[in-house]
Amino acid sequence: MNALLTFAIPLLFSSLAWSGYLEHDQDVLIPDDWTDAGWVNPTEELELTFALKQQNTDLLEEILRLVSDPDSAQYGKHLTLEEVSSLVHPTELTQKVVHHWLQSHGITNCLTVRTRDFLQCTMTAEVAEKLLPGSKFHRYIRDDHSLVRSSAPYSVHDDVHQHLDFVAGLHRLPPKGQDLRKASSNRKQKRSKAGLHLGVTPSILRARYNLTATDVGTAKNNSQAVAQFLEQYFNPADLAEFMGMYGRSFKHLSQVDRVVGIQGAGKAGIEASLDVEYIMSTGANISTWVFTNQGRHESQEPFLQWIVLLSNMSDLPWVHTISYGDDEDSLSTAFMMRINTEFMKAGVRGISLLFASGDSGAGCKHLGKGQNTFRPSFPASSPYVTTVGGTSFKNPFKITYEITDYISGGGFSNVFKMPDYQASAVDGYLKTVAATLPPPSYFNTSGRAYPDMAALSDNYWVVINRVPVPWVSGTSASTPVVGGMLSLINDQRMLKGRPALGFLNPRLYKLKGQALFDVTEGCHLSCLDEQVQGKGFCAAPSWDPVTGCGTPNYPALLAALLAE
Ligand SMILES: *[C@@H]1O[C@H](CO)[C@@H](O)[C@H](O)[C@H]1NC(C)=O
Ligand SMILES: *[C@@H]1O[C@H](CO)[C@@H](O)[C@H](O)[C@H]1NC(C)=O
Ligand SMILES: *[C@@H]1O[C@H](CO)[C@@H](O)[C@H](O)[C@H]1NC(C)=O
Ligand SMILES: *[C@@H]1O[C@H](CO)[C@@H](O)[C@H](O)[C@H]1NC(C)=O
Ligand SMILES: CC(=O)N[C@H]1CO[C@H](CO)[C@@H](O)[C@@H]1O
Repeated sequence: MNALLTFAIPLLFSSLAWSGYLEHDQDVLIPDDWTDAGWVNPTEELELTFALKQQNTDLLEEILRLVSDPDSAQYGKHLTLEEVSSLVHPTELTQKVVHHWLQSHGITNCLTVRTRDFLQCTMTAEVAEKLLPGSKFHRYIRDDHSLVRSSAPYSVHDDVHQHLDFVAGLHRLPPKGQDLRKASSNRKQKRSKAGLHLGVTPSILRARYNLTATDVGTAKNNSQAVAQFLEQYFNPADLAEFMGMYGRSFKHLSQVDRVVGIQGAGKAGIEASLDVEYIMSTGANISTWVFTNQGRHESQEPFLQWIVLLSNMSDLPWVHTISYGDDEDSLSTAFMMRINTEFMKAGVRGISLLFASGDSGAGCKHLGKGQNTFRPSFPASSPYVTTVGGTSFKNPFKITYEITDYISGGGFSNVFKMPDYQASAVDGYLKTVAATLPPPSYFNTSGRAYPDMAALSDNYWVVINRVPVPWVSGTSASTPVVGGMLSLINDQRMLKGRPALGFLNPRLYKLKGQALFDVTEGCHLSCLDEQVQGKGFCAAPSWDPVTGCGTPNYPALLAALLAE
């Protein structure tokens, strides 16, 4: 036995061994809007991220279930980052094998995280191509944005295969940001009459969701964050001007407390301004952080950079809102599964992650001649985040009840199975609307269904580059609006010495729609084909895959979520 062990190490990386793909179902095609500028210089420096296999992920899932279920004795007993680390960190063997593999290629320049399950290493393109057989690093250009990715799938040595979930920095390009203004320009209507408002502003939102002037944050160590990854920057002067114009009726902050990442010097982006301006309008007077495009290397995946950072910071805001998503079918299952575990790691720490449900309704994937199916998006489809859809006012210029915003993303995952917490709500929907559902070949009723909640997503005012801009729309507006309200609820919980809400869904679905405004009108968009004719799912009484459980009635939601 001993003799075998002594031989094991020298044999490990012999060039005769096979290598295999970690992400065999990853889409490696580069979208047409990126121009291939050719092979990068072999000496070009890349930074790749290695996701090491973790331990005890089943136990992690069980702990998350217990600390998030208000009926469990463990409710709210969140873990520290150190405790998460002791639970999930890779085995000594995994760490050794991966380090040895990297070292045998001369890669010694790696950073790790507190949970030891990610390594970020710099190396030249030449070394990376040897390390990861099959990879070919090219430079790609879109507008004034340049990045480095592999034009072909990568493999890893057989001996490390079982110790890694994926390697990042080779595929996955940033999805194109939605044009948040074009979405609404076709619904402009005559406006400006007495008694009518001219679009959504903080005071309109606060009136609709029943926030009074005293519903602002007061707890000392409460905080909230927005994370954005599309080469977008917010401008502090825009935020200050926005608050000066629209924040007169409630106590608020006009500055972000911390920017994590690199704030570009370029022009502000609508997306970035929108997120910050609105989380600070509902989550008023609460310390706000911005996570922005981290990393200097063109091989980095900005969304993943944020994920890695969560495992390296022990002190994080309690609520994060993220307007990022990609088609499930463009990502490898291994990647999505691992990111899902990362969401669990955040959830057990008491951190609430809110993702926008997307702006393409049910989405559409063409399978071939007139054959289509809906197209779920990730992370919206993760069972371990709270996904936020969008609504409009019934009368666009009055504070009336809400109806579906036709862009609101929603549907059923093809990757994640339906979590228990939502099974009865979704079952109720499928039964109620059985006669009018889209054809069964378009969606997968055994999958995680989303969104979980919604809020107004149409016709917002945003200040960008010092100018107030109307007609901004999208679920990237509704998500920070809900996030700010959850922060206010956390604030009240903290004042009573209670733990943060953490992963909300198990508790949210137990409310059975109580404390939420039910949205029952309207359908969202989908495939423009003969079978469905552009229509996806429709709102219905109680939960539906367009607006989730409904939109928040703040005082009622606070009352329902304050106990325990
Ligand atoms: C994680 O934080 C430590 C310091 O706390 C730092 O040394 C390390 O480089 C960080 N890791 C990454 C991946 O940035
Ligand atoms: C909240 O708003 C709704 C609709 O605008 C209203 O009917 C209700 O009375 C308000 N107050 C509370 C405490 O729910
Ligand atoms: C704003 O928050 C701070 C704590 O961060 C608190 O001391 C102050 O009282 C709050 N302002 C109002 C009007 O509640
Ligand atoms: C439907 O979803 C389940 C998981 O929820 C998955 O196992 C199955 O492969 C999916 N079916 C299709 C056709 O994608
Ligand atoms: C997340 C957050 O805002 N944490 C803060 C809590 O308070 C300590 C001490 O004042 C700060 O250092 C943290 O940043």
